[in-house]
Amino acid sequence: MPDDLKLIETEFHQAVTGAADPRALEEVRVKYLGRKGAITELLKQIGTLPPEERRTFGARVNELKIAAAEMIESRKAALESVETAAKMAAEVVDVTLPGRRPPAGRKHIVTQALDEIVEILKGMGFAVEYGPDLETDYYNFEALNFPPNHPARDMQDTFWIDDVHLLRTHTSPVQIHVMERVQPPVRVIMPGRCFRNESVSVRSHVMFHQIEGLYVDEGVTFGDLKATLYTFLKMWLGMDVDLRFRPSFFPFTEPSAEVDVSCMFCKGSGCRVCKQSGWLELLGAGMVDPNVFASVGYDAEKYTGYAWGLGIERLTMMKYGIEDIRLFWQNDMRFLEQF
Ligand code: FA5
Repeated sequence: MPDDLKLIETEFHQAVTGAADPRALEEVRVKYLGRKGAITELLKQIGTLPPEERRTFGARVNELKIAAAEMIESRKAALESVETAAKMAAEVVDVTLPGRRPPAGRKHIVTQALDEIVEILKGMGFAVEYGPDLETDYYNFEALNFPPNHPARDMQDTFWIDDVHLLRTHTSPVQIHVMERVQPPVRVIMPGRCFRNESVSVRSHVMFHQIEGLYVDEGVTFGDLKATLYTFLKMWLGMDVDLRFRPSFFPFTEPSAEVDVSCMFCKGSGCRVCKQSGWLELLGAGMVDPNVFASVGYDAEKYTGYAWGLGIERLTMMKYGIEDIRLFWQNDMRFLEQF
């Protein structure tokens, strides 16, 4: 029995000094001092020994038990202080490090483009007006000289809310809101969102932005329209940009034109963005139709006016060489962070 005791004592010492962390130490404690631990078993044997051995053996086992418990406690304290020191070392604050800048939001590229274009046009004497995204048939179509059931309504596939309300397909209805309120001369731009129920492609989306322009006064000509468009597009896109006016049709302008910009992406040689044509359709424009003046009570004998509606995404694609309009609304940070 004393040999057992010696052996257990030696093993216990090795186990305690070998325990590398508080968990391993706890395992050692259970192994020797737990309910079925080796030292506990020795204690249980005391009662089974003959009386002459019981006293000395009992005393030695008790000493071992007390010493073992003390050893465990002091080893535990040592291990914990090492752990705390390691934790503290890991948590050291280096006050000389530069501060970490929290990620800052920024304006979406379309908002940036709109802001810049609005600033240029304001500098050219235009005031800014806004209209609602949710429109009525009257403002989006009828007052703009689209007669009911006229095939021209099919030019713009519409998201109808009910028989009367719709998501505006263009910013032209804001022209009507403004002209109902203000007498000529009127020189306004009207930026905003537009919605069309058409298939999404490289160049077209169901939601996009336009900036509408309207200038009504005595003696306004198509030449004024051209000069204004050339001036502001060259200011925003760069001097080497070329514009192409093609005769077109809009119910609310006569004559009407569609205006293309030379493709800055392929320099006119043809690519995916410009459908291999070297040109990208940017805007519709024309001289305000007398029927529109009639619907807002302007004197068509006295006043003439021009109007345009320009696609902001298309214009931005040209400026930055963005190949696909869908990129604007996919919320991919790798794209958005470039601007
Ligand atoms: C119109 O929306 C007319 N309201 C423009 C206008 C205003 C004409 C004033 C005369 C006087 P259009 O449907 O062509 O016209 O659209 C004008 C521009 O909006 C297009 O040239 C294009 O740049 C942009 N656009 C039109 N549809 C989409 C679309 N689905 N996705 C992206 N851009 C579009």
